[in-house]
Amino acid sequence: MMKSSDLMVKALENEGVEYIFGIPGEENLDFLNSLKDSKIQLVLTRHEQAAGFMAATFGRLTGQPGVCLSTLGPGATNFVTAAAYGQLGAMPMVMLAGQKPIKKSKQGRFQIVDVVDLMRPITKYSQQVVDGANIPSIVRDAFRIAVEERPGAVYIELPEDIADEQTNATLFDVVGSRRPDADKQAIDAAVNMIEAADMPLLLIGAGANRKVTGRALKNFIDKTGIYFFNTQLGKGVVDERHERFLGTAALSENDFLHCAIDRADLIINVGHDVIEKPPFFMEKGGKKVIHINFFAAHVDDVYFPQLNVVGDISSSVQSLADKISINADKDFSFFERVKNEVDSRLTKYFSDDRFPMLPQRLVSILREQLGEQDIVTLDNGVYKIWFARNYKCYQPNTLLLDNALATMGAGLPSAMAARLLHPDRKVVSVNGDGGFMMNSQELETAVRLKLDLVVIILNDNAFGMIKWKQEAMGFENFGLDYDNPDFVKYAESFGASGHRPANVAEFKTVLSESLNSKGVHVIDLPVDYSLNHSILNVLIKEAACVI
Ligand SMILES: Cc1ncc(C[n+]2csc(CCOP(=O)(O)OP(=O)(O)O)c2C)c(N)n1
Ligand SMILES: [Mg+2]
Repeated sequence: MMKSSDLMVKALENEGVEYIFGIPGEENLDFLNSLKDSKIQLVLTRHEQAAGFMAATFGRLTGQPGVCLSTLGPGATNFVTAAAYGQLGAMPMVMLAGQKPIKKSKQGRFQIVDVVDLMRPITKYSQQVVDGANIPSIVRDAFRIAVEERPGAVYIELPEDIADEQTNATLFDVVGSRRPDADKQAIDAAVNMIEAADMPLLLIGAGANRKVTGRALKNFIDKTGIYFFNTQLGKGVVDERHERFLGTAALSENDFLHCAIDRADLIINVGHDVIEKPPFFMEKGGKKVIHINFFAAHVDDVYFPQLNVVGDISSSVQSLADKISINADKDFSFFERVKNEVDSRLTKYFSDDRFPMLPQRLVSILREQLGEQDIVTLDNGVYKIWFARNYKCYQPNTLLLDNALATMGAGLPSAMAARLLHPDRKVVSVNGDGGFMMNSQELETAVRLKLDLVVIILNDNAFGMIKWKQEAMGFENFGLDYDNPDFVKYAESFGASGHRPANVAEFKTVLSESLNSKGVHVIDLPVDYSLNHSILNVLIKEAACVI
C-alpha cells in the first residue's frame, strides 16, 4: 500500500519529469510532502501564470510535457492563460492542481471553482482523480495526450482527501508509438502537382518545428532548388542564411516577400496550421496549396488546400525529395530577384544609430552578438513583427515567439525556462514595457535560481502595438499611454543588475558585458517606433511589387 500523493509523484517520475513549476497551496500539502524526497525539482514561481508559461516552454523545447502545480480555485484559475498558450501553441504541458476534499468537507463552497470544466475548452484532457487507484492510468493518459499531435495542455486535479488515501495501484510502463507515414498515393499526387507547377514555393510552418524535420526539408530544397519562406513559428527549421530563403511571413499580405508569394502558382505548405496568423490568403481560382502535416487542413475562407498529405512530416518531405525531379530549365530567377530586394529592404536600418533606438537596429545588434544556438525569447508587442521579419534564425527554436495565443507576459518566463534547460546557451528576453510588467515579479525567481539572463525592456511608455494599429485605422491617439517605474532601480531591488544606456554604442557595450557576466541583467532601452507606421502600414504596400 502507498499513499496516493506518493503514487502521484512516482507516476510523474515514471514519465521522466525533471521539474515542476508552480505555487503550492494547502490542498497540495500531501503532494508537496511526497515531492520532498523525489529527484524532481520544484521551481517556485511568484505567479501561477509564469509557472504555466515556463512549463509550456519546457514542453515546446523538449517535446516532453512541462509540468506545473497550483492550488485549487484562485491558483488554478491563474493557469488559464498559460493553458491557452500551450494549447494554441501546441506546447505539451501538464497542469496539476489541488482541490478541497470531495468526499466530506466542512468548508461549504469556499474557494471551490469547477476547474475541470473551466479547463475543458482550452485543454486536450481535463480530469479529476476520484480514487488513488486511477492515478497510474490518468497520468499515463495525460502525458500521452499532451504530446500526441497536435500537442497541447492537459489538466489533472488531485483532491486533498484522495491525495491522503492509501492505494495498492501500480504504474504502467511508458510505451511510445511511431507516427504513421503518409499514404503513397498522397505522396505521388503531391509529386505530380509540384512537377507540374511553374512557380512552386515551399512554406515551413509551426508543425515542421516540433519534430526533427530540418534535414529532410534542406534535402528537398537543395535537390529541387525551390525557394522557401516560413511562418513565425517555423523560423529556424532550415537555416535562414540559405540562399533560397525568401523571408518570414509575419504579415498576411503586402509585405515585400508577398511579391513572391503572389506570383507562385503552388505553395507546398509544410506544417502550417491555421492557429498562426495566415502567412498568405488563398483565393478561389488562385494558387494551389498542398497541405503537408500530421493532420488534415482546417479549412476556412483563406485556407482551403487542394491536397492533404497526412502523416509524419519528416517522412513525407523525405519521400517527396526522393521522388521528385524538377526540370532543370524551370526558371526561378524571379524569386531570386525578390530575395535580393527583400534582403536589402530588411537590412536598411541595420546600422542606423539614432537613439532612442529603432527595433531594426536592436535586431541587428542581437544577431551580431549572439551565437548560432543562443536563444531570444519575445513577449508580445510591435517589436515582434520586426524580429519575425528581420532576425535571421540559424537553428530551430532560437527565436521563441508566440504567434498562436500571442499573449503578453510570457517573454520573461519563457526565457527562464529556456535558460534552465540550456545553461550552455546565452538567453535574451526582449519585452515591451507593457508585457514585461505583466510578469516582472519573476525577476525574483530568476535571481533566486541564479539564472544568467539578459532582459531587454523596450521603453515607449505605451502599449505600442495597439498604438500602431490605432494609427493604421486612422484613429486619434487615445487611451494607450502610461508611466513606467524606474526599471534600473526596480531591477536592483530584486538583486538583478539594471542598465540604462544613453546611445547605441553604450547599448552594445552593456549588452556584450551583460551577456558575458553572471546574473540577471535588465536593460531599459528607449525605443523609437516612429517608423512602424510609415514602413509597416504605408511603404510596404506601395513598394511591395516593384520587381
Ligand atoms: C495578455 C494580453 N493582453 C492584451 C493584449 C493585446 N496587446 C497586444 S500587444 C499589446 C501592447 C504591448 O505593449 P508593450 O508590451 O509595451 O509592447 P510595445 O508594442 O509597446 O513594444 C497589447 C495590449 C495581449 N496580446 N495579451
Ligand atoms: Mg510599450
